[in-house]
Amino acid sequence: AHPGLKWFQEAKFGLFIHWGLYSKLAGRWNDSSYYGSGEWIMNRAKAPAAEYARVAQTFNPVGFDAQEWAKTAKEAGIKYMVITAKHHEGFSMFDSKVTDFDIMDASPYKKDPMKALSAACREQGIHFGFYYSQFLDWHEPNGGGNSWDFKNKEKDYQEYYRTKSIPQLKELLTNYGPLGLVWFDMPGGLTTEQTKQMIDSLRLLQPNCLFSSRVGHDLGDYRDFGDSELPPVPIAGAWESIYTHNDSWGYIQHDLNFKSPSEIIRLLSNVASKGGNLMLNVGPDGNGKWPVYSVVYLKATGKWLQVYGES
Ligand code: JFZ
Repeated sequence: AHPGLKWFQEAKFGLFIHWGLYSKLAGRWNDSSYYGSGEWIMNRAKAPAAEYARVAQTFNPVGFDAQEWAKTAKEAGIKYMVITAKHHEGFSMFDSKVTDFDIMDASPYKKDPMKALSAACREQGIHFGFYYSQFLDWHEPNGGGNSWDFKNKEKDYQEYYRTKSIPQLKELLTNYGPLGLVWFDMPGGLTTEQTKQMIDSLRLLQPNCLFSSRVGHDLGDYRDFGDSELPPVPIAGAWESIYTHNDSWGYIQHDLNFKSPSEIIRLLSNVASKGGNLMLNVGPDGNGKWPVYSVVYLKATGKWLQVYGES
């Protein structure tokens, strides 16, 4: 068995964080407003890549406090945290030498928030991991998904994996200490053999790091259920259900439909009773602050867990 599965199967409660340029857009592009999947706004608005990229110029999350995030998660009873290093929009929320479309080079922030967050989580005893969109990248001509700027039939997906995806995954597995897991998303553009090769080269860097099922071709280390999907009966083996706190993964200013502490606790108990982990998502805003409801409701969940939880 994979050495990482032990902590994972004991964890029960994880925190997913979607944070990127879309967090600053907050569900609005030009004169239109969107509800649900705020992190898909570039696609839904068919925003030209060059225009969308300019959002980075004013992305300056000075309210971000890694210690505060990790402490709030700890207080909530969270055992692992997974944050978007790069979502489909293509913007790297970490210091990457592979591209200039990253928080160090393209935004005024000039710091690597993932350095601080990985350290703060480790300090709190929280396993830390990265979400990484390995195929969809709407910023890159050869990345998957953007057909409104770049024609699909002219794309060289191999080139994209070779020059961005794989080198960035190597950066993430090299520069942030031991990772609990990498949460891949939406596979595409690779054969089984090519996926195996990619995984093998990444495993060499961190043999203890788990890879999620969406790496593709059934090569992941544990099973992920679809968004907001919960199995009706107990399931053997390592698995996770993912839910978001309101109705979107990425921050949307006009979405206040947050699950109450009792709803979160019921969900958590339901998933745990069937042998899985609940990974609940929070969407911080463009300033780096969590929605107040997320802070308050997660802390209340933690209070309940302290009294009625197992550990
Ligand atoms: C993906 C992303 O596109 C989305 O923005 C978010 O990050 C989410 C956590 O993951 O969306 C998916 C991917 C797979 C399924 C559903 C939504 N699925 O398998 O059911």
